[in-house]
Amino acid sequence: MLNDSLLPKHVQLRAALLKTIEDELQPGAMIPSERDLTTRYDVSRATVRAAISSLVNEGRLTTVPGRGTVVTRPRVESNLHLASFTQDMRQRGHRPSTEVLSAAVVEAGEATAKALGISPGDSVWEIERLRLADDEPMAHEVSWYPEAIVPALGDEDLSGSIYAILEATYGVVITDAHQTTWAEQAGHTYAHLLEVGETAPVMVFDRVGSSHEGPVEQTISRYRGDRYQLSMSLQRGP
Ligand code: 16G
Repeated sequence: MLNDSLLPKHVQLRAALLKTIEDELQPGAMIPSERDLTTRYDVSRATVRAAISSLVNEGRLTTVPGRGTVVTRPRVESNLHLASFTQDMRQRGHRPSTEVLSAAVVEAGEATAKALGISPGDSVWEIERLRLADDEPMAHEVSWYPEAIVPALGDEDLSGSIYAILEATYGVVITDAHQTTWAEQAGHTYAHLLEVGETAPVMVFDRVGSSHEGPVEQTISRYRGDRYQLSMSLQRGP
């Protein structure tokens, strides 16, 4: 029941719902129906709708057509957007495949060592792959992984998901990443690999992916600008 008579009913109900969301409901869980809420709090449907729509506007609830109103997944789960190429392509409805161009243990250069928190000259697996979607080149990637973390990475079948190998063979889960993006022209080498013109735009991503224990990978990916797009949800900054 709502009892703070100074506040409008829908504001009180909003607070009560928020408490339920925070204390009892998991992200993705459905909130009680409008009818349940009118009975439970002895308020009108209009009050229930006003309270729900204010929580929807604040991003705490999401209306899922045909299902109802569910608790929004918190934004920290932008983890959801930290995907492997394999997952990303599948989610977009494409069939991923990979050509492994090279895999060798090399000495980490300055930049890679810094990114991975190791010393220049330490051994890293350097893996170069062409990633395809529906059999057409989508991205070129070169990745470095400390040999100390993934000693026999090169013995694995690298034509699938390396993230899956990290998890299954090494128990390493990439939980977060820092990524820098810029645009470039393909240039001679990547034009050839990506099957585009030399002046075609490519989107470059320099990702350092970390597990709970620290950095695990640096990957520089070059995605075809004509085939790849990224969308992101942004919140107004301070
Ligand atoms: C994505 C990542 C790349 C990662 C790869 C793993 C971007 C910009 N880059 O391409 O950093 O190494 O996925 O994919 O998203 P995999 O698990 O399919 O091998």
